[in-house]
Amino acid sequence: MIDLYYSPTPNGWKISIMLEECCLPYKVIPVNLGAGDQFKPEFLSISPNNKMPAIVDHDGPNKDDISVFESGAILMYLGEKSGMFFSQKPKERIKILEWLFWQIGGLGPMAGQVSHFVNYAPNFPGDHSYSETRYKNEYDRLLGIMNNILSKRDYLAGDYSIADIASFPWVTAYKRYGVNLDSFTNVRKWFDKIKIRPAVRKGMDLGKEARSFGQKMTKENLENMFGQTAESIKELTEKMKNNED
Ligand SMILES: N[C@@H](CCC(=O)N[C@@H](CS)C(=O)NCC(=O)O)C(=O)O
Repeated sequence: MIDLYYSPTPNGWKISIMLEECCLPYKVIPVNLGAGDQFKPEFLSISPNNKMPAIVDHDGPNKDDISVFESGAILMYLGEKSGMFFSQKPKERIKILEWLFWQIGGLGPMAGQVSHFVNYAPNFPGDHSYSETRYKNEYDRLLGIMNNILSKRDYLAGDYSIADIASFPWVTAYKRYGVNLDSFTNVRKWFDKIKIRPAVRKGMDLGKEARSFGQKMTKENLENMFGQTAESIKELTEKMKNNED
């Protein structure tokens, strides 16, 4: 059994989709980010970067427990474990890794910043238009890159793989981010094919009642998530530790 530390966001969906695709049994452990669950000692021992998703596989190598944080590493781990969506053939594998890392280093962080400026920055005073445009342009550029590669093949690395599973969640919010997906014809085709996969629907629906898009957040929630510095996370970690004692 796999414990999935999860909150219903694009980074969380990557893993709920993958677990559903591979039919691996899992138990969800909700991580309430606004409330600061990511600073609880038990969570930090699994995910020292205070971010979800993370997993603990109680049936890991040699039947031992193993924990994994960072969505890309988790997808690789689950791909290895299941033998699915992560080819063993060196040439195919490197293509999958190229596009997986492209998502982890590019599409995810840039779309994440677009999400920040669309969903959360309006809670903070000031003019955020330069930053919002900067990240929206970069998101647009990355969708253009995807569109080019998808003119040559059906999926990012050839066959449907962990690279597509990582990227799909960050395309789903295109409307909220002001993108006309129909102007990226090949991405639109790719998106429409993936969104009807039963495992993708199940993975994306997991915990959907807890989604808030920045609404319903208190000042403390916002501070916990977006006021983080090296010093503040020390304090939050201490506070969570004391709450548990
Ligand atoms: N690079 C990480 C990013 C994960 C991430 O940004 N998670 C966010 C939610 S989408 C989070 O847990 N934020 C909590 C925090 O920053 O305190 C991954 O791919 O796993």
